[in-house]
Parts: sequence; structure tokens; C-alpha cells
Amino acid sequence: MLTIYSDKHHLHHGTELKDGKLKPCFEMPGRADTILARVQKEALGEIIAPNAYPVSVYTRVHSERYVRFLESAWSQWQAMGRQHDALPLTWPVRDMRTDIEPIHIDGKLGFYAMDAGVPITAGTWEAVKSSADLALTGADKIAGGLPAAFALCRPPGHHAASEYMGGYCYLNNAAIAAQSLVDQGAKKVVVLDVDYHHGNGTQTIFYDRPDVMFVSLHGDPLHSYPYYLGHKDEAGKGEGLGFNHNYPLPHGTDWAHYQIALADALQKIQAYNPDAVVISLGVDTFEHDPISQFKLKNSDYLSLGQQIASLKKPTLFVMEGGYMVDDIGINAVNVLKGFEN
Ligand code: SP5
Ligand code: ZN
Repeated sequence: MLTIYSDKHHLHHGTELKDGKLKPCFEMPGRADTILARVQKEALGEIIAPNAYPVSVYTRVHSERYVRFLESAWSQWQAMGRQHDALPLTWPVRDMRTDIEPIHIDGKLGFYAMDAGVPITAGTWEAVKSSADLALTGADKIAGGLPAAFALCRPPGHHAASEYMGGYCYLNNAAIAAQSLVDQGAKKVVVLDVDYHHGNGTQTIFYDRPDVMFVSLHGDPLHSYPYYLGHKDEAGKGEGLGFNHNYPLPHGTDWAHYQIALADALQKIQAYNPDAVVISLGVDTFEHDPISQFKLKNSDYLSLGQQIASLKKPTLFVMEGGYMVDDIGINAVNVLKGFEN
């Protein structure tokens, strides 16, 4: 399988607010380095660099002002004489004004964020842009007739919506890629999200659309981040009603239980008969993941890849989460190997 990779992800390495303390993000450069090493060790296939795309491609799914904010946040932060990572500390909650964008950088950070897991550093924008470009390059390959490709994205994207960042995500790489496939002629695209966390950003971006179906298996939001979206009754709205499918699963879910939900999800995808599938590939469903609560084992990821291959659709894998760095390469590449076998 073709892998698309850039070492620009090293430019992004920040801190998050966790358990009341500022700590290095679990989402760290070693993650992508470990996956790349495994891709090479397993001789998965050619590794290419991404093309560069204009911001106008990102604004197909994100608002213009949000993308401009991401681009300029660090310099606005630095202009305040600050040197540490920029993090939001204030959020507009129920009944406050969200129709007026604050001018102060602290106001803007909360306005465009859902949590304090999205540090902005000097190199963040360049890494974020490169990550989206990996997914876009993969989408171009699929649109050009390649049966499958792997965008080794970092930072991840699925928590980012049209106008906010969150959960280590800034631009929604999978959504940008799915939209690119539509823009290149696909009539129907599915985003299947197998990250442990619900892909709230992707769901929200496509919620009222029938041309991009969103399907997600994840930890039940009653107990797991992102907490405020990802319930079973979220089915889409307007023309998009019936084109959103959530499978919230309990803590401790192992492959035996996971595959039952997966089989149902795949059946819905097959019935929809998409022209292409984008996989939001998180491997934080692993039994030893430090922040998640499922119990998948190394070999289960081979089965996951085989199951995805049974759809027999052009498939773009977009890397999302997975925080057990020692095993992230094995697990991610097992999905890709399972898909190819
Ligand atoms: C892309 C992705 O996987 N983002 C995940 C962001 C999760 N951020 C909040 C995690 C909170 C987990 N708290 C669990 C405590 C375990 N000791
Ligand atoms: Zn995740």
C-alpha cells in the first residue's frame, strides 16, 4: 500500500491540561515516527511526500475565519510576550454570545476550541497544514484510481469541526479528504471512524448531508471523551437524516463484542454503496492504550483490516489517535496488512 508521509509533524509537540496538570501531550512525534518505522520494516510499499494545497481546499469544510485563526494564533500569542504553548482557558457555554468573535487572543482561543488539549506552538500551523496535505494527496491518489492509500497524518483531525479545534485536532484531515473526493466526482463517500473517541468534528461537518455518510464505533460518551456527542440517537438532520450512525460501546469492549458492532456498521455501508471509503484510523482501541478503555489485541487489527477490505471499495486510511507508542506501529500497520491480504 502507498503511504504518504512528511517529517513536518516534528514541528508540533505541545502540552495539554490533564488531570489538573500541564503535561506533554500524549499525542507526540514518536507516534508517527514509530508508524513510519513499521511501514518500512514490513515493506508495506512506496512512501511519498505530500503535495501542497491552497487554504481554499481546507475551507471546503472549515470556515475561512477559523483557518485564518489557526494560521495567526501563535504570532498573536507571542505578541503578548508569551513563550509557552498557547492554550484556551475560557469557553462560551450555554446562553453566552457566540455571534461576536473576541479580539483578544485569549477570547479567540476559547471561541475556536472545545478543550485544553490543543496547544498551539511556533510550528503547529506548518505541521497541521502538512497533515491535511497528506490526506489530500491520498484523496487525489484514490480519485486517480488507486485502490487504497495510507495518509500517515499527525496531528490527527477527527475532533475538529468547521470552526473549532479539540482533542489534539486542528484541521479535520479525514473530512477534508472526503470532501475532496466529492469535489473530484464521487457521488457518495463514507467516513468510517474506528478511533476509540467519537469523531464529533467529522459527524458535525457532514450531519445535514446525504452524500457523505458518517459511521463511528467508539467509547460511550457517557463515560468517554468527547462526552457531549456520539450517542446512538444522533442520526443526521434534514437531508442528512439517516446518514449518520453511531455505535457507542462500553468500557472493556474486546474484539468479540467490537466485531458485532463492526459487522452492523459494514452492512450499513454496503447498503449505501459508496464510491469511496475514508477510514479514520485510530488505534487507541488497543488493550494497553494509556487514555482509552477498549481491549483490542495486536492481532485483532489484522481482522479489522480484513473486515474493511470486505467492502471492496477504494479506501483511504487517515491516521487519527493511538497513544501506546510502543505498539502503535504494529497495530496501525496490522490494519493495512489485514486489508491487503
Ligand atoms: C485524536 C484523539 O484520539 N484524541 C483524543 C483526545 C482525548 N483527550 C482527552 C482524554 C481524556 C482521557 N481521560 C482518561 C483518564 C485516564 N487515566
Ligand atoms: Zn482517539
